[in-house]
Amino acid sequence: MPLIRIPPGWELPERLATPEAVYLNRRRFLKQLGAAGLGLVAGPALLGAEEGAALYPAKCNPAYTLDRALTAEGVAASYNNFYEFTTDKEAVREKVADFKPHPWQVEIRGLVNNPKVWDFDELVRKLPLEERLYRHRCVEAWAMAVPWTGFPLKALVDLARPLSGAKYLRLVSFYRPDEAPGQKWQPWYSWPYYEGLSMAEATNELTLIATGIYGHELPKQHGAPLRLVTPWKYGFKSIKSIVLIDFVAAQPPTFWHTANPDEYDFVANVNPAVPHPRWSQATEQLIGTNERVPTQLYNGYGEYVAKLYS
Ligand SMILES: Nc1nc2c(c(=O)[nH]1)N[C@H]1C(S)=C(S)[C@@H](COP(=O)(O)O)O[C@H]1N2
Ligand SMILES: [Mo]
Repeated sequence: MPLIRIPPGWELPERLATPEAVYLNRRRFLKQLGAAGLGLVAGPALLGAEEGAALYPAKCNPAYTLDRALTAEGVAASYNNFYEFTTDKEAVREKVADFKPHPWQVEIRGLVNNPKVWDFDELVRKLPLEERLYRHRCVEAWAMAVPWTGFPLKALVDLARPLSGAKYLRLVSFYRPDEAPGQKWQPWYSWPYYEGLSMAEATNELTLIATGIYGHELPKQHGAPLRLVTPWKYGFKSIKSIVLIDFVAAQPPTFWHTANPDEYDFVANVNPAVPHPRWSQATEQLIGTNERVPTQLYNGYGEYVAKLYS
């Protein structure tokens, strides 16, 4: 069962190749405009302009910067994996039209002292938002580099106050076949999408819950209003549009492992030495360019996470 239909060749249509300078200039422009202008320039806001302006852009954390150019915003927003809508990466941004990520609730439950159904708008104001530049590596052997805005998942774990028996987090996405056509025409998948992390992975400093990208809130195709980001793992771990985080004792099943156990495992760490049955993982295509570069163990984040797997 293919996770991905590989397009013939890696060339992107010319219209996707927005030069990096556009993003940088736009960001500077937004800063100069200040809060009042943000709602106007940042496009259709899910929050009201006033609320959105208070949260984005968040301060960039200089500890997480990159050795490679950022992917242009227009490229990242036009080449997405979000099987709830379509398997056609370039069409996701259109197929999300009926999806309503606002208002949104996310439930924290299981082995915790503080179970709670959070209103997303309340949660996002309670936790410390910051911007981080991260590499993003899909198991299909393509990569991007994007500026996420979000909070460390550890901050949310601390709010939940896990009991000592909580060893894993089970994260679940939404089930809304009327808004997400892919959930209707792909009944062979076990919707909703679900993923999992060990407690050590969930509380690692790299692990983010992203609520924004490129200095504004997440557009729907990137997993609005909140999604996981684990940059040392293949992209399928980074579950979008989360509605439930369940603290559990045992390793939970995951969507892609359930669909195809020979191709997708739980840990899913980026590793150039371990080929996927359909994709060598030795190199990766930088989306929006004609460059192919060597893949790094843990996607280059070994100094943060290698200790978790020794
Ligand atoms: N709910 C959900 N989350 C998901 C997916 C999905 O199909 N559904 N695809 C995953 C895959 S394979 C990748 S590579 C990333 C893509 O994130 P992006 O489109 O924001 O770049 O989302 C991940 N999260
Ligand atoms: Mo992916």
